Amino acid sequence: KSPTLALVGATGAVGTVMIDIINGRESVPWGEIRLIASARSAGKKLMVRGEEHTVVELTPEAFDGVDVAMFDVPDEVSARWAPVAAERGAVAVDNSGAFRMDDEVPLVVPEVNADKVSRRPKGIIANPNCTTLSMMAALGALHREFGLTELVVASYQAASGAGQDGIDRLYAELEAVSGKGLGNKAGDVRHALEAAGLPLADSPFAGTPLAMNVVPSAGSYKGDGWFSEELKVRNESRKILGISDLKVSATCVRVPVVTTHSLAVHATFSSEVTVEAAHKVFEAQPSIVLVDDPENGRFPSPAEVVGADPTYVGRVRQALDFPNTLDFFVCGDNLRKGAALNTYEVAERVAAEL
Ligand code: 2RA
Repeated sequence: KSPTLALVGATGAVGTVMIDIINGRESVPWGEIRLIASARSAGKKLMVRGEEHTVVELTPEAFDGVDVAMFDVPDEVSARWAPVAAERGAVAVDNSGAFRMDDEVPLVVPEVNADKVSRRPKGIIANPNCTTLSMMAALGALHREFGLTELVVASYQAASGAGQDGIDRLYAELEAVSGKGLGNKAGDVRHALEAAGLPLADSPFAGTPLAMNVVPSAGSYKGDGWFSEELKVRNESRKILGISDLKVSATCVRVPVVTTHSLAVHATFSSEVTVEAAHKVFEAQPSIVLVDDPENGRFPSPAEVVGADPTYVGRVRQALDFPNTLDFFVCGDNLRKGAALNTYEVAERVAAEL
C-alpha cells in the first residue's frame, strides 16, 4: 500500500507553499494525503492534486495510519505534537526549531547529509531554519571539495520569514509610504506609518519600520548581543555540515523583500580554492543555479529567484586579503527550499525507505 502523508499546519504560509509543491510534482509516492490544522482551520476545503480535501483538526487520532507527517507549525505546537505523531507510528519531519539541536534528531538537507535520514531514534527528523538552509547546498558542495573551516555571513531576510503577519505588515507599510511622499526629505518613514494607523509597537519587526528600511534584528534576543537567528546559523551549520568546531559569525538583517532570503557569504577553506574551481563545483550541483557575470549585470537577486526551487549563487570572488577564502552571494526562496521544499524532499526520502 502506498504510504499516507499528513501535512500539519496545512493552512499556514509554509503549508500553502507545501500544497503548491505537492500539486506541482509530476508524481508522488503517497496514497492518502491528509491535511491537518488547528481547530480554527478544521473544515476548510483545499485542492490537492485535483481532489478536494477537508482539513481535519489536530488530534492524536489524526495521525492514525499516517506514515510520514510533515509539520509546518510554531515551535511549541511541534514540540507537543511531533512526538504524538511518532508514537502513533509516523515519521515526523519537522520544520520548526523545536528539535533541530536534539542529538537524537537528524537535521537534514538532502544535498548535504541525506544519509542521516535513516538514523532517527525519536522518529523525528528536523528541517533547518530557512536562513541556514538557503546557503547549505552551496556550502555543502564547497566543503566536500575544499574543506570549510570558517564562515562569516550577513543575511538579507525577507518579511515572509516572519510568517503571514510579516507579509501583511510589509504590504501595509508599503501602502502607507507609497506615492505620498513622506513629508520630509530624509526618508523618515516612521511618521507615515503612525499617521496611517500602523503603530510601530504592533510591528513583528522589533518595533522598527521595514518599508524603506533594514532591520538588524531577526528572531528573539538571546543576550551578549546575539539574536536567535544568528545563533541558529552557527549551530545548525555546524550540525548539518558535520564540523563541530566550524568558526561561524553571522549578522542577520530583515530587508523589505516579501519572499527570498539572501546571504553574503565569506567562507574560508583548508585547501586552495579558485573562482573557476568553485564555479565547477556549483555547476555540478543540480539544485544550484550559477548566475555570475557581474560585468554584464548578471547576479542573483530575490526578484528573479522568488518562486524557484534551486539556490542561486553569484558574485563569486576570491577574497583579496584572506587566503583560501571566497566571497559570494546566495539567494533562495525561503518558503520553498528554505522550508516547504526541503521538508517535502526529506519526506519523500523517508517514503522511499518504507
Ligand atoms: C526568519 N528564518 O526568516 C526565520 C524563519 N524561520 O524569520
